[in-house]
Amino acid sequence: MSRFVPPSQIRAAFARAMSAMYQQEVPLYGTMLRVVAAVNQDTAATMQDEVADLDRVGSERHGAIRLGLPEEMTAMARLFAVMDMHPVGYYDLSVRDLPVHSTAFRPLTRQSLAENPFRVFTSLLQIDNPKFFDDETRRAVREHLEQRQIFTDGALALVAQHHQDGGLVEGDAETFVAEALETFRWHSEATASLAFYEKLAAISDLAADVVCFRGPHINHLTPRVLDMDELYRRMKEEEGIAMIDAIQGPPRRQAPILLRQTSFRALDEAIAFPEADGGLREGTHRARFGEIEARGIALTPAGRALYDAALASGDFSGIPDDYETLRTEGLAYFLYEAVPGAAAEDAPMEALVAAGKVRAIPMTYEDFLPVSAAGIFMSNLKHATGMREAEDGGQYDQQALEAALGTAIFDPFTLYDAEQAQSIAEAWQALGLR
Ligand code: OOG
Ligand code: NI
Repeated sequence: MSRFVPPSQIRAAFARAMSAMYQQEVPLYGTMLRVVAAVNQDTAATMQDEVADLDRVGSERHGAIRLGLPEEMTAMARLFAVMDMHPVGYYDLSVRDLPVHSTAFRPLTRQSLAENPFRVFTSLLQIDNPKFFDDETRRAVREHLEQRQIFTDGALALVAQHHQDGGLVEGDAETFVAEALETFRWHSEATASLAFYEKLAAISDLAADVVCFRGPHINHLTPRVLDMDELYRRMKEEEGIAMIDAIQGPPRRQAPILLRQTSFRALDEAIAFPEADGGLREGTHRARFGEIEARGIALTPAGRALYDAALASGDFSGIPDDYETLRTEGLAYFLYEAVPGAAAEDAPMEALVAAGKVRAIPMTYEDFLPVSAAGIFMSNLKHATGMREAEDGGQYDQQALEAALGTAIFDPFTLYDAEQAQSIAEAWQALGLR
């Protein structure tokens, strides 16, 4: 037994603390949680096992933050690593005229995800991209960001301690959660003048959101719902809450794939902006919104190619809408599980599945979708992005984000593949074969 608190346990405590904080900050989030829990109760009975794991789904959240400087990303990666959260997937949002590129910090293995699936979609401002910032603005932005420290001393010390010792003991883990949480808190006082804020907002609301505040406030915390359409109906008809934006991702299906999301706009929030004369000026800022997600099965590269083509054409009829076809055509990932007590003679896996000796359980998609994410970002911006004429967007690619992270980004397909292969090996073993 290690004397250290298991990272999944720290992650679960952190996710709970974050949820409690956000519930206080944004009352609508509390309403959403209540409706989501009711819908999930009612829906779970009608669904297939893996996709409807209520224990996991009930505590499942993803959040999102936006960072300014590469150094902030490096430190954030080290902080998330304490909770066994690692960067998975690369999302370049500048192809949709948004001045960020992103990854998602999440647990890597099925085991760790089952313990607690908390994830944070994390974006980094493309400060050096001339499509967004001229030289003067870039300098001002950089200078402004260099003056802030988004982590508490306590959090930094405990992150360092974790990486040196290999873990945190109980009291330290508790302190870590409390200290780390501070970074994600909302501040109704800006760090920049209203004039600077407005200058940045004219370029992009995202730039203003990143640069003008003390830290990367959590901008949404998304519960997972098992029936998106039913949630929609209840929020609208029973709670009287306008769900204004369309659902991002695939349409409703018999065999849900990937990720469906919907967001609804938060109100403008009052902000006090410090002025040069030492006074404060009232203004508003819109950053925080509500979002719900519904997760379906993870697609293989072949399945994903079908999805991307369907998204481009708007015609989703080419994606088979039953798990068995998705599986036999190699379009989606499954977990293979020996049926307890099944006596099997050595036969190919396919034959064992057909004979009912092995069950194939749909594997949940654990990541995000770039086009959907862009839609989520854009549904909450007040101003259009003020793009500049520039041929070249600078060196913003996965490698650049990895340099900022100080670590490689995991490829989602590789992770799903490994889980599927491992489940097959375990199924063989359980049957006493191979
Ligand atoms: C992140 C938007 C992307 C999602 O669920 O796709 C996202 C942001 O607005 O910072 O959270
Ligand atoms: Ni989100």
